[in-house]
This record gives sequence, structure tokens and C-alpha cells, in this order.
Amino acid sequence: MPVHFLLTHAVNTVQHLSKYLGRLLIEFSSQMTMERVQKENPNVTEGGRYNPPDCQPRWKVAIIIPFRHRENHLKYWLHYLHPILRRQKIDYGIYIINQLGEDTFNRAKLLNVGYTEALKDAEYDCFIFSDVDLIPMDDRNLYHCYDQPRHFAIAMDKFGFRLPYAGYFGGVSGLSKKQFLKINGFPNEYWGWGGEDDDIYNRITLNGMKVSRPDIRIGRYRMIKHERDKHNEPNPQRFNKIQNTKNTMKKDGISSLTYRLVQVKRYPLYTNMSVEIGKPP
Ligand code: UDH
Repeated sequence: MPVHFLLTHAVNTVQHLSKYLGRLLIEFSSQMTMERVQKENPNVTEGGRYNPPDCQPRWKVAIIIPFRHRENHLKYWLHYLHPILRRQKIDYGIYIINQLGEDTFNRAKLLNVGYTEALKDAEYDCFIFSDVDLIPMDDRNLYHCYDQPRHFAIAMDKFGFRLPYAGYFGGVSGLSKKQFLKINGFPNEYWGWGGEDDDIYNRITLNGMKVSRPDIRIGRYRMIKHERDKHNEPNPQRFNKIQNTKNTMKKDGISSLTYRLVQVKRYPLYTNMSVEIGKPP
């Protein structure tokens, strides 16, 4: 029997036995086009929805991505994540929440909008909030919800594959609908870069929950390198604001969210929602 046949057979058998590949090779040097990513993912249905044909998943997951002017990063994100989520047998939908205009960026408010709008689309009970430039390096980092709010991106390349500080909750996180409502969602008043993830961490602990995390060998991420975006400068108020979560979280959150949804577009691999969210006071 030819050696190449034996090898192919062995690889197929291993893939068949184990649905995960484990550690993945992630790189951003090859050109990526949306046409290619669409060809690679014929089973994803309009708007970026997928439901595994051979099981009934416990969670229905909305993946929410805060977004503005990062089209190139989005192609890589879709290229890597759709196949991973499929192998993980997740029932999911992808929502890109695009901040219109050039006023100061507001990540957490966009995530609140994503939560609200995704629920108008389907009965999601789990929400994963992911930056567009973060790709998991191991497909055993399962994108669903847990007993406690989940922090997925615990070992990023830019932080030397370590948690930068104990209360870090940035990059990629996930909360069930119940957990999200318990903390009144995310703050709407962090304009510009920084602090909103620490505020969310405070909300979780102040409401008697703990953060759950994967094994440090599995929660590894590659970030697509980029320069700081325009209109997302570090927010100088962030240090004061995170001292005050206890006082602000009840009034500032999903209960006080206002925005204007301008356009919803269903693409083959994701749903794009363009929104006006206002500007800092
Ligand atoms: N985002 C956008 N557009 C923006 C700003 C932010 O889409 O203009 C989204 C995007 O999903 C991004 C996330 O918000 O992944 C977080 O923003 P970020 O990537 O700017 O934050 P991060 O902490 O980087 O990852 C900070 C800037 C680092 C500059 C390093 C220069 N060498």
C-alpha cells in the first residue's frame, strides 16, 4: 500500500476520532478575501448563522463584535472563527455592531446594543463579546457560556501569553443572559479607550459572581497588530470611573441604553448593524 495513502488514512481517522484540532497555527501574512472565506464556509447561513446538524447544543450563542473601520481584521476573524465554532458544535450568530460617524469610539455601549439587537433576531441565552482582532490559538477554548461569567482571552501574545493583572476581563468575554442582566449589562459612559472592561469586572464581583477562565495553555490568543485607531484615544477619566462602579452600575447599563439603529445588513457570514450611539457629554 502506498505510504501517502496510509498517511492520509491515518490523518482522517484521527480527525474523525477527535472533533478538536487543539493548538492552531494562526497567521496574518497571507492575503485574505471575503470571497475565499465565503467559499470555505458554505454551511453558514445568511447573516452568519450556524446550527450543528447532528446535536442539540445547550446554548444559543450570539457573538457580538464592536466595530469601526476594521474591514481587514474582520476577514481574518471570520476565516478563523467560523471553522472553529463549527468544530465546537456551537449554535451561533455573528453580529458586527458598527459605530457610525467619527465621534469617540465606545466599545461597551456597542456591546450593549449588540445584546439588545441580537435578542430581536433569535432567542439567544449566551452572549460572547469579542474584539475583531483577537483569534483563539486553540479550538478547545469553547465559545459557549459557563456557570460564572467567562473570560476567554487570558493569554494574549501581546501580554507574553499571560494574564496582565488578576482582574483583567478584556478582549473576549462571555455572559449568559441571566448573568448579563444581573449586572445591568455594560456601562454606556466609557468613551474612548480603556476602563470599560475593568468596570465590567467590578460589576461581576460586586454582584457576587466570579470570573471563570480556561486553562492558561488553552486560553491563548493572537492579536492582529495595528496602530491605535483615530477617535479612540485613552480615556483619562477611566481611573476615576472604575473606582465608582458600585454607585453607577444600577443607573448606567442596559436599563439606560439609548441609540438609533440605522441599518441592518445580512451578509453570508455575518449580520452588520450600523448604529448611532451619540458622543461624550
Ligand atoms: N474597535 C474598532 N474600531 C476602532 C476602535 C476599536 O473596530 O476604531 C474595536 C475592535 O473590535 C477592537 C476593539 O474595539 O478590536 C478594541 O479596540 P483596540 O483594538 O483599539 O484595543 P486594544 O487594547 O489596542 O486591543 C489598543 C491600541 C494599541 C495600539 C498599539 C500601537 N502599537
